[in-house]
Amino acid sequence: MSERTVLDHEVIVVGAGVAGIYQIKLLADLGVDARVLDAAGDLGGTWYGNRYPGARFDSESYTYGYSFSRELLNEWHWKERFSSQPENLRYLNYVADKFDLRKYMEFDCKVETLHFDETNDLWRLKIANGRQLTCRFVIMAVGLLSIPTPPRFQGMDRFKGRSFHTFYWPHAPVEMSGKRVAVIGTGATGIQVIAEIADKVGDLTVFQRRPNWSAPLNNGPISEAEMADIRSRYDAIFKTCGRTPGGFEHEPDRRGFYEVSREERLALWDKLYDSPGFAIWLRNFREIFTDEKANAEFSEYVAERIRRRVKDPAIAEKLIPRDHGFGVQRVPMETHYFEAYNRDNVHLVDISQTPIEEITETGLRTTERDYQFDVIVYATGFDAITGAFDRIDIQGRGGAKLRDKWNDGPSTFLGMLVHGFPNFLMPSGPQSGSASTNYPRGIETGVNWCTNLLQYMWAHNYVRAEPTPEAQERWTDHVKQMYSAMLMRKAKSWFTGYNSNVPGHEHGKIRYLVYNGGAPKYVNKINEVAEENYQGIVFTPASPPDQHQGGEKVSLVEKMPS
Ligand code: NA7
Repeated sequence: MSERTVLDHEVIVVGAGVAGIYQIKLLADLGVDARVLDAAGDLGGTWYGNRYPGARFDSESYTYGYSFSRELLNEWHWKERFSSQPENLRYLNYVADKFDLRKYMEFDCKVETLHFDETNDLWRLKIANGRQLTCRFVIMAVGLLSIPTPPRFQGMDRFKGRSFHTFYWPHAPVEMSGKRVAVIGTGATGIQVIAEIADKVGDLTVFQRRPNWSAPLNNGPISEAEMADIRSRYDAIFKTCGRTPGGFEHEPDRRGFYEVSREERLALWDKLYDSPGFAIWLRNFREIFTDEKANAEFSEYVAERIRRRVKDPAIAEKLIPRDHGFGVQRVPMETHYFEAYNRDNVHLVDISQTPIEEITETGLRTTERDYQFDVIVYATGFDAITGAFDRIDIQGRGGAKLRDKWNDGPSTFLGMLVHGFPNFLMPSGPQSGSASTNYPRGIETGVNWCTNLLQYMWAHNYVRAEPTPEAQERWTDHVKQMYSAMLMRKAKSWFTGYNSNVPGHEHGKIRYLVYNGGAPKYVNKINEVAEENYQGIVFTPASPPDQHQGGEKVSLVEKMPS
């Protein structure tokens, strides 16, 4: 029996998070036959998972929201400058309901295989429940940090208490009062959880392998009057986000680090330490990112602030990173994190000195001693950026597997297309602008660009788009070059593809995952490609019906938007 060549849908979007929701909105507006599939039980992506206490934006809420609808901007009231997970999930649901997008979405649909059918220019999908689907275009809106990576300790399934990775924090409230709780991991997630639960649990033990540089979030409520003011300034706010490297309102200090006096530097830093959000990272001198000496001076400033906040000098020293400078890894933002260690019920264990040997029935054992716990929280991070691609059996032309191609790190064209994988679009893929930008600002850029590409193809009756190997190589070289000036290339973090819990990624061999040229440069580059009729992409026109082999080939035309 020959394989079905009927197209179930023109476009299938994988993922119903921030990117997938916006993508389906645009496709629905165009009248395209499209579907969104998500492995989770409902929409929201990152904000559907990550229900751990303390989960919230580090982006100013009003710069994180979608910018595409004036009505939406006028209706939604962000209650906090850095909004928390429940509110963020409410927002995404509100958007989906307002624009009637749920009807295009299917949940509990884990895509297991994605194979390109070269004869028919279509993708064949298999879902975990055995269902099969076909579509012309696949849009991967799979998220940057959507594959949690628990550690690989012996005995993890033996533990008789409750244990979970933060991404899988249970939906029903977890009773914490009076409980003995362990948190393993002190990245952005661990730092949020620890600060939030320190005064709510009986006893909290933090297992830290490496400390992270962290600084106050300086969150606060947004009143009706402030929200009205924000609404009146939305155009200006998004304009600023569009011209800053990170897609935030934060603009770097344009003065040269060495051109101003030490007193002036300190004055700026004192101000930034008390400013909201990533100001301390992104309003700083640009040399912080590129110059070892400048970075070391600023790192020492932050170390001093930590020493002032932690009463026990020995604990303070343990909380100060030694292996990397401030801002070369993703900076976790905190609220009373350091003060948590001043509490009698909070203990810090340095597992670089006394590593965890195994999880036991009643807790865990380090090389030093046994610990008893009721709850163990794994705040151990994600298989970042390429992880969600690696978990799907993606085969392009000639049966080539994407995960093999990307084994030593991804190679893409503009972070949105891959040679050998036609009609496979990644609005927020590796090497795109999204990962290094205020995420929704980056994804709106990527989704708009991918949608324009599709419209161009529909207008020209093209059925296949694939970047040339030369264009892809040029882009990947450009991405690599962007890393060369950055101190971050030396740090073991998810920006460089390090993850001790993922085989092959534990040695810190650099993977060029993010675009470090800044949002404006990225937007210029991708717009240039579009303006030059998508130079670097080879298009294949639909063949006339009488040239079809097998007689069953599908004409797309009736499925095109009018
Ligand atoms: P991160 O930033 O990757 O942090 C993970 C943390 O877990 C980090 O402190 C790791 O220590 C620690 N870790 C990971 N594996 C282990 C094992 N096996 N044993 C002990 N400690 C471990 O992930 P987050 O979830 O905090 O943040 C991810 C992003 O989410 C964040 O950047 C925001 O954008 C939102 P290490 O540093 O590797 O020694």
